Amino acid sequence: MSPTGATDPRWWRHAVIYQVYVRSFADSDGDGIGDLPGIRSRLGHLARLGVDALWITPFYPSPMADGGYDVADPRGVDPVFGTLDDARGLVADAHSLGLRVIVDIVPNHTSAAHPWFQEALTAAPGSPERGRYLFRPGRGDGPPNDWESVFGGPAWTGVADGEWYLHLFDASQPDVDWSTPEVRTEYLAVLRFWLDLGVDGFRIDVAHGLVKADGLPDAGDSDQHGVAVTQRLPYFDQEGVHEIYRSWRAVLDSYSPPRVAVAEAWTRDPARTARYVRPDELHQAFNFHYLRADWSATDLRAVIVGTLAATSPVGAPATWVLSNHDVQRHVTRYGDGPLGLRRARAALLLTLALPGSVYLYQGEELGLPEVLDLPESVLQDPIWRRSGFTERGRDGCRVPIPWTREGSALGFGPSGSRPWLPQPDGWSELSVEAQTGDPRSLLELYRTALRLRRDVTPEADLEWLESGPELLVFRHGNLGCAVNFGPAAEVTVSGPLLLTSEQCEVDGTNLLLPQDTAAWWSIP
Ligand code: TEU
Repeated sequence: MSPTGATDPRWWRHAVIYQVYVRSFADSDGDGIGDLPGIRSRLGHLARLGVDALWITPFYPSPMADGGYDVADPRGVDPVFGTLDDARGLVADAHSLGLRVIVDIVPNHTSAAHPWFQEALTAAPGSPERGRYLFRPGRGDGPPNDWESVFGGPAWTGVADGEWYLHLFDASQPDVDWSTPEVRTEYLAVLRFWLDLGVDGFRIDVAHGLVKADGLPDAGDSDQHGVAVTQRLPYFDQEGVHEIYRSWRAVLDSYSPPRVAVAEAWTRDPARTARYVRPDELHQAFNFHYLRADWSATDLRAVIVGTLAATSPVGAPATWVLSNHDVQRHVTRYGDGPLGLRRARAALLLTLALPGSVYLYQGEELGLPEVLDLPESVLQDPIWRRSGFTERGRDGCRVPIPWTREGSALGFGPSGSRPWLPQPDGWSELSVEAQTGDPRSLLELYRTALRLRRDVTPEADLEWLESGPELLVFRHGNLGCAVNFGPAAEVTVSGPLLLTSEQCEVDGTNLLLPQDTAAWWSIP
């Protein structure tokens, strides 16, 4: 059950939400690819872990050019993942365990295999069929402007009659034109389709991308994605997106209990992100500023302060995230090996102590590292091909989960099956089975911390108690938290110690906190 009970309409304000990357979570039929029945079979893990909800990445019919983020039919289930009945059964099973279900919606683009795009390809320039996408005449022999694809190369591809179409991602993911009324109506209907099926909310893919600047002006930079998070680009974070989310909010609010949405919006600072969660817009936005911060007390403190300052005036809860299916896993970002793991343990206690809502990415509870040495022959991320085979892309954080010590797929799939990406040697000791019951394991730390977090006063403000260049000490309601980034330091704890990420010495109210260690205590 959620910390405040399954009927609390404000559950999302302090929920812990677990991201399931469907292809890599659990494979029920042995084809090497995770699926919806696989997720159903492993819901017990999520209930035992103690999360409130799961967000499932796209499982819709798709040619899988971008792992399902190329949607050919937003109202169906790809046969590789199961059926609509499996989706209904999954929602029902999750609900019976007290878990809510959030699904992905991909409104910035469709797959090239979507019937709309197929119609557009054979239709004439200027036709209504072309008007659902961004087709334009070229400039000279080249594309209409200088925009670059996030995955590398130009954001435009030419078609036989000389027009070009925009795709901010892969050429098989044409961008939809949100100034066309039919597009707006269609996506509102897609929202209703899944809400009527019983989902509790949506994660909105590329929420900052839907509206492009009038006239599609040049970006004027030749490394647009090196600068995308610091500078405004004419295709990201445009004012017009907010009106779309106001109309979506009205639909979400029309359900009882109201449903929720979280924006995947990459913006240049927390204040820009906060604009997506104004009272009549979305409920949450991922805090990528937190994810991007280095393992440093000053950097993390600055992001925490900046996030809370930006979200509280709009009345939205902050969110905190360390990993997802697009970024290098944080054990590896924080130094890899034993150092990365030690920091990930401390980072967990820091993250779960902050006010607001937390997103976890499958496998982080096992301490999975990024797999940096996948053979080139297995790489599937379109970034690999579009970068001219210079950037390996995101497959290293998408390697299937090890559930058991034994078996050809370590329990990810049935015995004898081979996962779509190979699991490295040594992952059997990271499996759920191997870590369960071991009090020193990261998995047990997650379980304990998530259980203790249920007793933390929700909606309390964060109050800094001590801080230094290498130390964060704060109070959140009845929880005290200290994280030490530097050499062993003494911290005063004003109540009984609840949990530490490593063994610590305590003498009365004096806690000696080693480097890269975090502690929780309860404040009466
Ligand atoms: O990602 C949007 C996005 O811009 C980045 O996360 C991007 O994928 C990354 O920086 C590339 O290095 C979303 C999805 O999360 C991602 O998996 C999809 O590939 C992308 O949209 C297109 O749908």
